[in-house]
Amino acid sequence: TNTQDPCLSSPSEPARPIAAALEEKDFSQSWQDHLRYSLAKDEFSATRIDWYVSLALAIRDRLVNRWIRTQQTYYEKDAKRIYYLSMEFLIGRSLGNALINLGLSDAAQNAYAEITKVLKKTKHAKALEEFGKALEDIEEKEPNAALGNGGLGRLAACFLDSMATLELPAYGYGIRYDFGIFFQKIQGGYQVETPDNWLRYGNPWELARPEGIYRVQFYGHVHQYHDDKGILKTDWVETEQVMAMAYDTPVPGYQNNTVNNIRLWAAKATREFEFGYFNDGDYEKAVSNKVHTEIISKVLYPNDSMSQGKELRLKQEHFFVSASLQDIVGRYKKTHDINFDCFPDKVAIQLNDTHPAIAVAELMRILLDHEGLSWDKAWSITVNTFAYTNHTVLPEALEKWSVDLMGSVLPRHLQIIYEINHRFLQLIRQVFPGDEQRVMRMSLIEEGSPKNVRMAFLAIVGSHSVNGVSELHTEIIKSTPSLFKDFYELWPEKFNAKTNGITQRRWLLLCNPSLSKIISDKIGSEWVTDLYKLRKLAKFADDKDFQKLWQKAKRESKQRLADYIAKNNNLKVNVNSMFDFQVKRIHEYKRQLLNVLHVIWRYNQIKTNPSANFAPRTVIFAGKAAPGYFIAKLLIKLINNVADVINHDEQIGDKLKVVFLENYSVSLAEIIMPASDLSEQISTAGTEASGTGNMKFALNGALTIGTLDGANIEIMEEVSAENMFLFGLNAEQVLELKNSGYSPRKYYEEDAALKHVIDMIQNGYFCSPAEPGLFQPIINNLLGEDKFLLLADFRDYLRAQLEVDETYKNKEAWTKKSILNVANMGRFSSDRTIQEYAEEIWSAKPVSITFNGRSKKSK
Ligand code: GPQ
Repeated sequence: TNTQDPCLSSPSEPARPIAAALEEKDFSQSWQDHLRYSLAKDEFSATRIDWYVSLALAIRDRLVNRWIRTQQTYYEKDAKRIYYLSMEFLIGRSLGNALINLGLSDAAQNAYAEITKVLKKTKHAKALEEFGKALEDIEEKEPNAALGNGGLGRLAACFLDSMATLELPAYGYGIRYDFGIFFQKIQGGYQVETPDNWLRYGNPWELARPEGIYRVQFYGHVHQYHDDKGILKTDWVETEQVMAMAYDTPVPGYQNNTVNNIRLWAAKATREFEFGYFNDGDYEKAVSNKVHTEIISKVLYPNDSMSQGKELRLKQEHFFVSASLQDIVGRYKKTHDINFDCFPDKVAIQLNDTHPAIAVAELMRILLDHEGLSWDKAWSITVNTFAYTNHTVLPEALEKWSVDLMGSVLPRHLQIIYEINHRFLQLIRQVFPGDEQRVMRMSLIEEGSPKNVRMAFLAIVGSHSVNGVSELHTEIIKSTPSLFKDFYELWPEKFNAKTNGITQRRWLLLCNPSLSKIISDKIGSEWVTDLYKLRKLAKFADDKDFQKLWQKAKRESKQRLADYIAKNNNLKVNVNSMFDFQVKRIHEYKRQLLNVLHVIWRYNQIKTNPSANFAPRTVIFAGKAAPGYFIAKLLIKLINNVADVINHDEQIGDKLKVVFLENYSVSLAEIIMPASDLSEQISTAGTEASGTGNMKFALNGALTIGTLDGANIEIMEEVSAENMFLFGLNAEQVLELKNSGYSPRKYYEEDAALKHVIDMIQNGYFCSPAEPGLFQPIINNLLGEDKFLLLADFRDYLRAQLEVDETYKNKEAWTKKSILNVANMGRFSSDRTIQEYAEEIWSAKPVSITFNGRSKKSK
């Protein structure tokens, strides 16, 4: 029998020579050389940004040979590649992460000390000042790569880290936005958005690939004809064209020689277009056309979990999908030429939500119109290649494009979608004869005016796997009629749960060095690549000496944040108070307002009973609201006004402080997580698909107050309910209450303390006299529909908050729970998540990279 894998091609060329490693060699010299030769600066004219850029370039040099070697190896081994298609990558800073992964942290510290010495000798005060007092001063000059809104984008970044660390042949594909998520300022209590010009000083991590350029088409029309052999041909003609230019950024694995690639596309005008107008002598039109086309990659849409249906957004989606698929197909053909039989054995494409779902139609178009495959063959390749992740149950997030818009922007794709739908509905009629209601419900085309293309349905039909991001979320999408129940009944085997995770390299090792150190001193450092190893901490949960060290580490981090708050909010907070955080996008379903109601209640309690034995608290909020999300922005104003009243009330003192930290970002999260005592995860049960901030907090020793929602449930399974503060209705009870007719007024009228809190907001207690009715829209929501059941959960939330106080007052009990939380966080490493994707969805295997004769860095 022939056991040979027909898809295993032998290398067409001999293995390529490997360059020598630079690693620690001459690190300090290399840094100084880059300052001089890459930036043309001497130490007297160098700004701190110059020192940052030159340091980044020195580090990048040390990634380059591994990066090249990694790509060579994947090619030589003809490895199955994983492609993660995402509109968002919320990477944050790269420098510290690269140092850790390369094992160069000490080398960088030494170089910093050495250069400080050199500068001191010059006796040039300005030069010394620009260099700063510590390496961190330079690291802080790195702008955040903030090409994402929140959880979905950050998940993509954690996944890239885990894929590289697990030695998987993976690529991230996305858009190189000129402007990432807006910068949030708080002015007069209001959110004000300013542009995030993150590329202003250049980006030392990326490499432009002007040769890696593809043509992407829009508009035009479809021309079908029979060629001389009588074969039906389809051309998409008279299109507008935009070039996609590649920018590559290295993604290093943790001390393992793997350096994967993230490829982001920038829009460039085609030369033909410009020449065309130039030839007509219309110089102005040539220039304005260039501006017009390059707008596609200009800015990230700042809506989280909300589709606006804008034409430019559809163009962004198609733009990066088309360029990525051309690149992917081209890479496949380098090894397999025009034989596409092995495509799904060599290519796995994960769709990060429906934002790249047009890829289903685009791959079909390439296989049919360019590669000449039959429909059936093209379709089987497509379905076996794609997998789709759903990230929300919110109806407003489910993308729909009007048939008119899609027919105009992507006429050939609309045609293909109609054909997919035609064949799909035939299948439905076969499996469920006579059930025309079902046919209507499941159609990729929603009837109505306007008619819409349902992108989630396209993604499901075009994929072999559909996954939710936690156990609960997956159950909900499978069982909810307005979501994917019908599809689950048709294809139960397609559906699977992949609970989210976070990378412990960034969210513990890098951001919390003091806690990392006491953990590694106690149980060794294997947890860095195997988070389950943290279990070994459990037996020290009661150990008094260990508890002391644990408390000390927490205190240091809280002091750091207190300094940050003093500087940025001009407010002194007590580091002995409990630091209570709710940091995430501002969204009604996440219920920051419930938190505010509790804060006002607590304020009232302290006022009426100053000797009440509450544990002192600092309640901290951070997060951005979408610029067009009126109620979310008003909520930010309410938080700031409440903070203003409470923080200036002398009767309150240290017992309660409220802080809104502006411009929540990855780098701010890296300061927040280590400083946390309490983590607020209080969404209405059944609305938060997973959450990942919940994991970051618990991994840094915070205790969670939360609902039975998303991954909170799985955190509870691991750390056990007694080490958390759970409250509120569960998802089932939420459904029941809604179905039985929910009346928020009843709670308001029957609960005097709640009524008082709401009345204070309504009566202008937190407003300037000039605008007493400012928060009326919030009150109207609460007493009207209260869609997210804040009032139903209020009392139980207070009950849980009082338990928090009682526990916090017992330092040993609190610290024990904190240690046990960390000890049981193993499941929430994105390494575990990615392992599951690799085995159960992608069938992808790790490929070790040999570099300098070693396959893993020996320490
Ligand atoms: N999520 Cl659909 C986003 O951050 N943005 C989005 O547009 C959508 C989902 C989040 C979701 O709300 C969280 O519960 C998840 O933990 C996160 O995606 C990652 O799956």
